Amino acid sequence: MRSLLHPLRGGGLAVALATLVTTGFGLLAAGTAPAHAQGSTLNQLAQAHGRYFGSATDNSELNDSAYTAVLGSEFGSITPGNSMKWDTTEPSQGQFNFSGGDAIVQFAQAHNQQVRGHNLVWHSQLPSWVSSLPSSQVQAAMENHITKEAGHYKGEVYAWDVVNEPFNDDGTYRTDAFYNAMGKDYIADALRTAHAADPGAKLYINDYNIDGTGAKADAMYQLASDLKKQGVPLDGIGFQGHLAVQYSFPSNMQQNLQRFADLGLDVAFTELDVRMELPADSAKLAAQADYYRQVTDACLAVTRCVGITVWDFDDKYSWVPSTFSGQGAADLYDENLQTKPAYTAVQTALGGGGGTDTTPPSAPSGLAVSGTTSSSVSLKWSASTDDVGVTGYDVYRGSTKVGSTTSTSYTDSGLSASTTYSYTVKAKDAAGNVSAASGAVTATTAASGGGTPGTGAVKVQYKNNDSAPTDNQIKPGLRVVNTGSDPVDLSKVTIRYYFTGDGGSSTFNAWCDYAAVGCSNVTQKVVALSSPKSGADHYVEVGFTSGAGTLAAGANTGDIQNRISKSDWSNFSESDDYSYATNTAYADATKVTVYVNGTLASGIEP
Ligand code: G2I
Repeated sequence: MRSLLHPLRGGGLAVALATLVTTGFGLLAAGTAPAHAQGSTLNQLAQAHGRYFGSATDNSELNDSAYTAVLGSEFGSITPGNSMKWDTTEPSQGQFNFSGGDAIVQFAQAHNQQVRGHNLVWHSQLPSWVSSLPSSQVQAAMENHITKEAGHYKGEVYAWDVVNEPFNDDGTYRTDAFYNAMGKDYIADALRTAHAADPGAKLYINDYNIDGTGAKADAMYQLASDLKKQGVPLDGIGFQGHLAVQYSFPSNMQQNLQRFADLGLDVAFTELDVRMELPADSAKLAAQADYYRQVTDACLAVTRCVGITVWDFDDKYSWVPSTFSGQGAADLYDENLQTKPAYTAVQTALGGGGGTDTTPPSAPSGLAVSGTTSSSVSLKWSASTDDVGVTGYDVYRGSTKVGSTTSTSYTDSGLSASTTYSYTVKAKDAAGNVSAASGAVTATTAASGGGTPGTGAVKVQYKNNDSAPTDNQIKPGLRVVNTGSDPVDLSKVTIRYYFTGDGGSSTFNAWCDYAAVGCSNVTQKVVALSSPKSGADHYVEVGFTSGAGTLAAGANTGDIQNRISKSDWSNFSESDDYSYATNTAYADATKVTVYVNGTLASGIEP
């Protein structure tokens, strides 16, 4: 864990570049130059300019092998989206937990990537114990937090976002616990403390809406210039770069970066994404591609712009939809991990792409069904060949692309029981050439153990808020969506999430951690099934009081975070529970059922 290479730090840069150039010529000599240019990853292309190209990631995403295949190969730097934040690393005073961050560092080391540490001091995702401290104790708590966390990761992170988002949008200081206790001097103190803990890490202040000139960027400039004058160990400014096509592109981006660079600072885009109002269409995707290109061009035009990190590279795991309702599609890759026009725009801006490989891979052969359940079909096939190299496969159900993989097998899930589906698979290469379709196979899903799906005007969506399938709590996130054209009285709606008690006490507690409609308007009770089914001997029934009001057509209730435990706090083994799934973003869930007036509206009972 302590041997991370820092490919872009100090003398390492020259070595990294030399290696890249040599490799490039080696391939040129072999006569495959255009293909290699196209096959270069964004990080390789960025490295040829002395920059890195990185992405945020999150621990739960590391279980998705199609995702990690891209994360581990395309990017030279990763930033944990959540697991190095204060609420995770020191949830109660003096109790440190670095396991999530360690897993990210481990992934980076295994893939020869650097890590941007994010973050040490921030008003958000700050455990309440910090904001509840008497002011006189905040400085010591902050210094201890920084010392322990930066100390733990000493030598393993390339850079730290030491202070995150210190400013309001009008350029005034955010009055958080740190500012209230210490005034703006908390920033210098935090930087000095971090430097003492890890003298090798580049120390950043990071913020959003400072990408172009304006009051907030001016405030950051003033701060940076004061800190440099005072000799405070500040190495760089992070420009988050959370952009949106419905707003104009930040003004004077390149000049803005340059004025910070001229203070003797590194600059970097640390959280780039470009969201749009959904649905995406080709015009918005083209506008988005142009925003990404402009950011890339601005960074390349400023010598001290050391790299670009995107705030996750794919729409599958984007933070945007849950924060900006009705917006999304913000990333370089779509939800099926296919590159979008924005990817090509960045690739081109970095000098890649544009070669002449027009030969598609051979069609996959031997497509066969390797297994079925009542809700999934597993497929396998033989690898295709290509003059340059196959980069992956797209799987089609009928004419719909249902997923992509870099391996030669795929499981299509979320299917209906007792239903026949037809599949084909196509191979692709780095230049975007796609093969002819494989021969088709059909598969029929197994009969379900239980009832028939409901067809009412509400449905339920589910996400798993608990990354540990074996612990003493079950934490389903649930929300109800009105799919009909009339308002629905929520007091008539109930949801059932099915699970097994797995021994121990047979009495349960269930409660609401958070509900957008207010926990006081949500009820929970655990009910035993009179005849237990596979994966289900109980369900938690979530209902609403009249205070929850009505749900308008098309609306959803927002997040409802539920929690279930046994009264003896013994462990559950959730993986085989009927309703259990591993998705951490809301998705339709046929194995959670929803009722209106007690009549099944949607979902399949076990
Ligand atoms: O909001 C976007 C970014 C703005 N700049 C600072 C970044 O640290 C911030 O990242 C986001 C993460 O990408 C989200 O994943 O920060 C959010 C919180 O401020 C993160 O969202 C949180 C959700 O709010 C929680 O409900 C959830 O439990 O993610 C948590 C872990 O998935």
